[in-house]
Parts: sequence; structure tokens; C-alpha cells
Amino acid sequence: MRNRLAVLLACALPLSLASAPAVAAPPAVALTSVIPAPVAVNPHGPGFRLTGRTVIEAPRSARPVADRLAEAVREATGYRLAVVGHAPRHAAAIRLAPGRTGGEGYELSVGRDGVSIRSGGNAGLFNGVQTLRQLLPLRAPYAIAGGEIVDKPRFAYRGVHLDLARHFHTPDEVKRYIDEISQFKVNYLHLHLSDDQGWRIQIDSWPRLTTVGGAAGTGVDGVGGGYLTKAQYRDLVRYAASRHVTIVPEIDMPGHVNAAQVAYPELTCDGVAPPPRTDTAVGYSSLCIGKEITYRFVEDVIRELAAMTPGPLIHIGGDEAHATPQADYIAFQERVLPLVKKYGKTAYGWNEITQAPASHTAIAQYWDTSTTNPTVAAAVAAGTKVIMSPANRTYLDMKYDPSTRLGLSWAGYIEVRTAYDWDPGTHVTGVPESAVLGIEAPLWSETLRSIEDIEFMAFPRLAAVAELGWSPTRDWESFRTRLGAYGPRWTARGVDFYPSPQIPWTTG
Ligand code: TNX
Repeated sequence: MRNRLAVLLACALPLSLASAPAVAAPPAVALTSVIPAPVAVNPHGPGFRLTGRTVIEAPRSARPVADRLAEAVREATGYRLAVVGHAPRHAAAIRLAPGRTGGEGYELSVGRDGVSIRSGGNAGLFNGVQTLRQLLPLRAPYAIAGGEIVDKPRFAYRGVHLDLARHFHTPDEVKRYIDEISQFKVNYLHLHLSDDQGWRIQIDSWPRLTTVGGAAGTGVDGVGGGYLTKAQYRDLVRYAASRHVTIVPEIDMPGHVNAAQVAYPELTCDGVAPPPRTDTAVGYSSLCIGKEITYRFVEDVIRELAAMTPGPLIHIGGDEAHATPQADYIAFQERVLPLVKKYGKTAYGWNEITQAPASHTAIAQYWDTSTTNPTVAAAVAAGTKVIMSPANRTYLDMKYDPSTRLGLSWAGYIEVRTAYDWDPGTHVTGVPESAVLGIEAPLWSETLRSIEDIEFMAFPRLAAVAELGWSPTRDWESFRTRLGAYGPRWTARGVDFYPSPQIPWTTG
């Protein structure tokens, strides 16, 4: 029936069109459809058709990026492309090559003979590869539109956060999350490794932290047990690094420490173990600020964390310490923030740390829902750098709307447009863009158990946050169209994203 229709149509058409295939090949994906939007896009000229005979050419130094590209192409198309040091001059190839654009920037160009991605380093080449992945159609023929893209990030820090304390998420789940976030050029993953309900990272000098604090039965509702061994953590660090993602570990203190105190009652002021907690209350626990053992504990943990973390940052929490008197809180931070430096790392903490002068050489994570915070502004004037995570814009654990099955709503509902329509460089009074290192989207796990839960809350909003972190301009109409066209890619990878009514989803 369909063939007969094609013949009838062909007869009715002028000759040149009649000889075209009855079912037209899908158009190439436009160069302008990439998320996050590149700095400059110049579509022109013939494109390139990727086939199983296309080769990937890369110098030895870029081999890890080339291998990742080959893996991504295999997953997307089934083609097993050869990776070679030198392709013949006019061979159809994707060429990774040194370029003038340094750091994380890259230049991508698509012509008849293939694709070239140039950058001064592997981080830039990797970012160019993520762009190319989005230009590959979902189905054969794999026509890639012609033209050039020149690109680099607005902010150096583009992060996401994942709470392993309220519910433990396995290394395989974290890896899957890394695979997804890195496609949007997210380059930091902050892991929240301890809280009242659980302790999730092996510390050799305090073994009960995990044997007790990470045991089965810990976590919200007693169903989030588990912890990372050092070997698993190191493996995650390596896996993330191969996707140009740096792991930032967090141990939350002086509040959020109930699980540690259950394991080690000497960390309380009266030496009595508190009951384990599996509820979601916050702000009731505190380390004992006047006891020396507190600082032996903190230093041991920071030393062991620093030794297994190649990245530059250690997050020491500092939020919601409502059970710590303010003077004690400041005294604690004046001792602890310098400890991070002692072990060769930069201290990073929730914005409450800005009450302490020692935070002036640290990084504060702005999670406040207000656009004014005089304590933070004063610290910034004294040198503190800021990563923007306003809870009413970037918290991926907030419900999309009142009907969302998962998540919380204390900071409001966050639909995609709310996550997108703000500017991290001007959002907070007294925090100019020059003080902003970047942006991070936290994902707290009180209501989340599975990787499906994580993905449903993160996507599509994370794409919005990623664009704010990378792209120089913001355009909601353009973004929502590009996001709508991206949906079938998540579907193809089995990612159960929230089908926001604000987005014109296409079916691919
Ligand atoms: C506030 S944000 C917290 C967390 C909760 C989160 C839930 C922050 C620094 N602290 O303890 O998990 O809200 O949205």
C-alpha cells in the first residue's frame, strides 16, 4: 500500500523529485541544536556522512578521548570505528588534533571528508566530542551537518552534587549518572558522603564510621544502607576522570553528624551514643566543639580523604548547624578550614562558612533562596569565591510541580523554566561574576532510591543548569526547542526524564 502510494506520488511530481527516494532521509541535526549552546556556530557547506568505514585519527596523547568517542559511536550506531594515529589524507575520518583553543575550549569543523575537533588539551577535545555526539542523528544514515563551531565555557566550575548519605547509591549508579552529566559538559561531581542518617566512605583510622554508620538499615526509612570502600572510591575517581569529571568529596560537619556519633559516642559532649536516625529532620546534631578528640577525628578524616582525592577541593559541609552555638561554629571553622589547606586542598563549604574569617581563602556554596545575604557579600569582598546553587533554582530534589511523585518542596517548585531563567553572574547582591567560579545543581536523596529516581529528578532540569554554566548567552525559546529535540536521545538511552509540559518534545 505504501509502495503504491509512493509510485502514485512519484508520477505526480516533476522528474527531478520523482527520482528521489520515496522516504526522504531525515535531515542532519542542525549545528545550532547543541546543549549547552556553543559560543559561535557557523553552518555551511556539505556535511559528512559517518559510516562503519569512518576512522578516528588521534595523536597518542589524545588516545583516551578517541577511545571514549569510539565507545560512544558504537553505543549510538553499532559501528566499531578504528582508532588510528594517522589516517590517509582524504580518508573519511574524525580527526582529533592540537589546536589554538586552550583549556576546555575546542573548535569543531564538519566538511565532506569528515570532522575535525581541535583543542590545546584533552579536556577541550572531550568537550568537542560531546558536541559531536549530539550532532549524530539517532538513526542511520548518520549525516552530520556541515560548518564550524568555536566554543569555550563561561565558568570553570560546572557541577552536580549527589547525596549518598540519605540513600546510598551504588558505584554503578554513580557511573551511569557521570555518563549522563558529562554529555552536558558538567566537569565536577560533588558527593555528599556523610549525614545524620549514614556514613558512606571508608576511613581506616575510624572503621566503625562505615561498619556501623554505613550498615544495612541506615539511611532514610532504614532502606539506604551501604558505603564506598576506598578501592571503590578510587575507581569512581578514575572513571569520572576519564569523562573529565573531578570528584569533590564532602564530609558534613559540625552538624549532620548523628551517624558518626552513633558509631563513636566520644564525639558527643556527654559521651553517650544518640539513637540512630532514619527520619529526615535536620539541624539537631553537632560535634563537640570544645573536645580535642573532635579535631583528631576531623583531621584524620580530612587527611584520608585528601590522600584518595586527586581533585583540588574538599567540601567540609557547614550547613544547618542549628545545634552549634554561633561562637562555637566560628571557632570550629577557624580550626577546620585551615586543616584542608594543610593537606594540600582548597576548602569548600555551604555558605554558612562565610561567618568565619578563615573562609576568605575558601569557596562558599551559595544555597540560600534569597538574592541578598550580607554575610556572604562581606566574605566575597574579603576574597571568598562562590559557587552558585540557589535552592529555589538549582535544587534537583525540588518537585517540578505539586503533582511530582518524588522530591521535596521547601524551596518551591522548580519547573524547567525556573531552573533556566536566572543569571549566576548577577543573582546575588555583592557577588559579582568575577567572584563566581561557577554553578552546581545539588540532588538530595531523602526521597530518592533508584537510578530511575535520580534521572527523573535530574533530567531535563540539569540541562538548563549546565547551559547556564557553559553558554555566554541565555535564550529560553531557543533552549526549549533544543531540549525538546534532545528528548529522544534520553529515551534511546533508557533515561526516564520528566516530560515537562513547558517543552515541545519531539518523538525523534
Ligand atoms: C537542605 S541544602 C540541606 C540538606 C537537605 C536539603 C533537602 C543544605 C546545605 N542542606 O540537608 O537534604 O535541604 O532539599
